[in-house]
Amino acid sequence: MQLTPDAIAGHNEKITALHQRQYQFLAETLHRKGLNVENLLTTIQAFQIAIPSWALGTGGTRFGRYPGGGEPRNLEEKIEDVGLIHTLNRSANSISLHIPWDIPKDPGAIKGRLSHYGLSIDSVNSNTFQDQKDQLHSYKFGSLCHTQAEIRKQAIDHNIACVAYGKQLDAKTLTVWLADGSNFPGQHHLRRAYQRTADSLIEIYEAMPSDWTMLVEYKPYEPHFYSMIIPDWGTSYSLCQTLGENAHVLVDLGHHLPNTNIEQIVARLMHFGRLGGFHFNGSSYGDDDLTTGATKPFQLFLIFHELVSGMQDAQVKNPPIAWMIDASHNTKDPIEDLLQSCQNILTSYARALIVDHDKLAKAQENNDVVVAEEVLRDAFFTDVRPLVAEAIRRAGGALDSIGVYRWANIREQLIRERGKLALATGL
Ligand SMILES: [Mn+2]
Repeated sequence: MQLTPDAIAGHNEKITALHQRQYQFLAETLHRKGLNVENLLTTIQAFQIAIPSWALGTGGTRFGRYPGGGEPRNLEEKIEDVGLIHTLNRSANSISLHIPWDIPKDPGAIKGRLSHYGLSIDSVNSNTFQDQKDQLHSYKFGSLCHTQAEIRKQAIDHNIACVAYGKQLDAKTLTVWLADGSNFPGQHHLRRAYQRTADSLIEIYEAMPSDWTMLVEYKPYEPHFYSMIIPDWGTSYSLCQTLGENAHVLVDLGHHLPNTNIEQIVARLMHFGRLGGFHFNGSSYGDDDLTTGATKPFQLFLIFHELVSGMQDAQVKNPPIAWMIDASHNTKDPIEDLLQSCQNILTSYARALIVDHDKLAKAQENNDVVVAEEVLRDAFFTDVRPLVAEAIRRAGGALDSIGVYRWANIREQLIRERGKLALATGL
């Protein structure tokens, strides 16, 4: 399934007149505020979000799953779907793999397909949160933290194998999220379980090539509800400090307790130069739940404000951040949902780019609470969607990506090609 540039240009044509009026008005407004609109467009175009292979099918919940039809049945078709998203919005130029769900059978052919769509592999994600059919030891009581050395070894070897698969596809990042934890008081010796985890991670880190990065993700609860081995950014940070300069913390929006001040975590980690990865999702109830920005757009903006402020500050020595959507959908068409998420991410980013930093800094120094807050609100309430649309249009993408997707009947075509009951692998 491919969408031609002509089809996109044809659809853009239908709505260009209205778009141009809205864009001109916004561009003038921003120019009057002293912003360089051409620079803003280029900065927005450079922002690229990785799509994880597991977000292309309906994920479902523990109660059931309602496949929408035409889901990608293998890695090749997952690449095709990400290629389609990138063709539409020019903002999703990479894909994250999950091992063992996405083991490349023919790396050469996979690389050919990736380059056909202008994509690359962003990271490989290890999986010790479920037992595989051919696996010798169970992870029921943990993987890298397990009390038994042979089980820890199996999990360490799996992570090292993930790096080997990634190398075949020119990836340079291993993402580790651990489902290890305990469900009852007394089950874990909390200090020793942490130390075993740190020792296991050291073995994996030492086995990685020197130009690879390890991202260490945290999560306060689920699948365990008494303790998680890496429940918070502080634990991730301490592990990264132990591992070395190529280990960085990964913030997943959904991995926080209600009312956590995520923007402050972002600021803290950037201040320490340790924010390496970012997973976007709705963060309403826990993991992977809603479309990014669906319910709390102001929070997403505040997070982006800290990200942009850190990225633009020459004094902040933080590595480039790997951006990824980490979501799993039950009710929406996964491709439409991903297009919406990308749209909301770019819109929040663009709002953060137009914050008047000088005025904000002055208000902060003078303890002028009201003006400081108003500077942020002014950026947040500016409708920057025409700016994002113009950036995408100039990069060859669609002014209205979901509109084109529906107009071209893409889901129907995918169902015809792959079948109504096609299921994305691994879910
Ligand atoms: Mn995640």
